[in-house]
Amino acid sequence: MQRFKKRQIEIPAEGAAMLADAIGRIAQPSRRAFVQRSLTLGGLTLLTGCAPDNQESIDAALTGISRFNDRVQGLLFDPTRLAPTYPDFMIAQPFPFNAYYGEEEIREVDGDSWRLELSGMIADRKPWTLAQLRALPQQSQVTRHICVEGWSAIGKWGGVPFSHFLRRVGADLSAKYVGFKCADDYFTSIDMATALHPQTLMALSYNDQTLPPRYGFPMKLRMPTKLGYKNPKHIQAIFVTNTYPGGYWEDQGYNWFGGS
Ligand SMILES: Nc1nc2c(c(=O)[nH]1)N[C@H]1C(S)=C(S)[C@@H](COP(=O)(O)O)O[C@H]1N2
Ligand SMILES: [Mo]
Repeated sequence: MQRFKKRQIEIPAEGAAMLADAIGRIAQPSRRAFVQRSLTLGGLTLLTGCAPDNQESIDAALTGISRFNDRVQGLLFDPTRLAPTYPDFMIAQPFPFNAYYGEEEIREVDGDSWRLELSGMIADRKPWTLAQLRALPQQSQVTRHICVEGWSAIGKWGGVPFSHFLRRVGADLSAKYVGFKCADDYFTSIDMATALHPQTLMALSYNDQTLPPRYGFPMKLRMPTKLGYKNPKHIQAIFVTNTYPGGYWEDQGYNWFGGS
């Protein structure tokens, strides 16, 4: 990874405090590691062309670095490298629930009337029923889910390899992004390379049972190569695009690539 040349700059005490605070508020571990390894106020100055001296300009500079970090992670991502898998006995009991709301607000989606909507750079945009998705080839995996809130757990998800589905509907595989809208107000988006990764699943089951509401019924995207917040539950719509779609947490400062 490229290192920024250090320039000797006197950091005013309150500037250093603001910088420390801004770095402290960065939630994503790889972003944090990246920042700690390569960021100095001098580095920020070189990147942005002026010395950031207030909270806003420090935040703007950090966002710029996060985007740069997205590109680095995208370049480093090996589409054939598999995330570790685990034996069944290591599956967490019970597997944790998490969302931007509490368990009492878990969304109850009606599987019979549910349709998966498709839009954007996809040849065949007809909606899919749950039964149609269940009729596609299925795969299962025992992998570790890592949440930036400080927990990780091993779980077993089964479903349709996303690369199979994307090819089946004639998605433009040269597009940059795949975006997801959920039955709650959640949304996120991923890079095409991760969408096509062999362990990226449209998960329809958890622990060999129909995916329960708490884990995202009727369908979630499960990616062991990405952090928890990149794994959308209760997916309602999928779109393929070259326009950066952002995400619920990403728009609040979480690193977009979110690799784990
Ligand atoms: N629709 C939706 N998907 C979501 C979230 C959410 O709030 N809504 N939270 C994300 C976060 S931060 C985590 S850690 C995982 C939690 O998944 P789990 O409940 O299966 O553990 O879901 C992710 N996907
Ligand atoms: Mo999370």
